[in-house]
Amino acid sequence: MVNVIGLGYIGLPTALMMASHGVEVIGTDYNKELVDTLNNGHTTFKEDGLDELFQDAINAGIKFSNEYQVTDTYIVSVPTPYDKFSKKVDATYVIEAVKSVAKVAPKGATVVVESTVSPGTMEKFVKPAIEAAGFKVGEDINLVHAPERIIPGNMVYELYHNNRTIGADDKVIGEKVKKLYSSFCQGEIVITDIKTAEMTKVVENTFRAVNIAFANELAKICRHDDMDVYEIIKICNMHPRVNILQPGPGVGGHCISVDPWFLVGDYPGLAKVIAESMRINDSMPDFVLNRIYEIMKEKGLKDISRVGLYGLTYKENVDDMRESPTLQLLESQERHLAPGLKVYDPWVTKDVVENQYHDFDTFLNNVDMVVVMVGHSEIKEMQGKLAGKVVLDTRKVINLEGVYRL
Ligand code: SAJ
Repeated sequence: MVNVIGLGYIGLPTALMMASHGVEVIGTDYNKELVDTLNNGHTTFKEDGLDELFQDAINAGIKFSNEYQVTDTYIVSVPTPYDKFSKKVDATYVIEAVKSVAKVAPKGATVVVESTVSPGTMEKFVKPAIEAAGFKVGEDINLVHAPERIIPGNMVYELYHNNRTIGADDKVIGEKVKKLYSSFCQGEIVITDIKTAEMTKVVENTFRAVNIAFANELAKICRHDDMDVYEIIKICNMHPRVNILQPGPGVGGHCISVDPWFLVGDYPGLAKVIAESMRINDSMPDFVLNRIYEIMKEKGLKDISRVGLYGLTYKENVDDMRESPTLQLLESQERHLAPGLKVYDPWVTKDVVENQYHDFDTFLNNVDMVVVMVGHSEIKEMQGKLAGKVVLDTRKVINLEGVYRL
């Protein structure tokens, strides 16, 4: 039986996937409300195909509990928050979860950590947490790091199809865990050592962060000299060996905007391109705010409270707001002592910020200028409604005459 610890964005779909493919699974989370919601037959976030997967897993007998189970395999997928100021990852949840596992785990058990951790965390923190419980790692308890790679918005598909990495210092254990993931994963599963697995995960997200930063820097250069960055990127990408990403209002999510800082924190004298890339991405919400003021001036608009931000999530068609550029922009706007921007997001039903609307038409009636921060399908389909408004489109999803861009 597999005990999945942490039933969030990664743990829940992974537990459901294994359960619906014949693995006996119990999901554990210390959040009572979350476990109750699951036990009452509801999922806890929106994601394509998740509800169907949930039903399959329930039919296959998955169970949810607040208790850690006595079993031979644990998968730890708890969050690894990071400190905004020190830029260091906080592995406390992982370590606490592992300590709780060590209290109940029998000798011979395997503990798989899926949570993203900064390279070296398994050796420096996870291993000692298990050894403090009297076990010898590699003899009594086996440690594995199997970082996930799925993308919010397409999680279920990617769980099936992505290649995976299993980091195990013992090849036999690596093969055993590979077999477990093969129950559902159709991609290639590579076995390597723990430290390499930790590093690959962070490097993958850093690759993307640096490449997004390049696109963002191009957007700034092109704005400075009135060139069309999108046209330039489109033409450059016709070169067989060039593939530039898209500029945007900033980088959010829990991965690309976070993981590269692990490398900067650990190798401050070496990770120079990475550090500068992160600063460029972090500067984009302010760049958008400046664009708003520029365009208001050009159009003779005086009242910032008649400007509306469309989109609160960190990217299109998800309900996840972690590190979202819109939230960063709102924070920055408060620092400039110019509050009042209106906000609307069809994917966010709860009240999370001031001046937030829950109805698109009411939102539109209260603004003269709309800033498209997220390219949800809704705005692509309903862009006709923006006619007559001043529009700043930071995602290049609006095709109306006179639209402003980054
Ligand atoms: N973005 C741009 N321009 C682009 C692409 C993205 O501005 O051309 C922005 C997005 O709007 C968003 C942010 O970057 O704010 C990140 O979005 P994303 O869709 O690129 O990635 P995430 O954070 O949702 O998921 C990433 C994925 N990693 C890579 O593609 C290398 C995913 O595979 C990982 O599983 C995930 O991080 C993770 O958990 O590490």
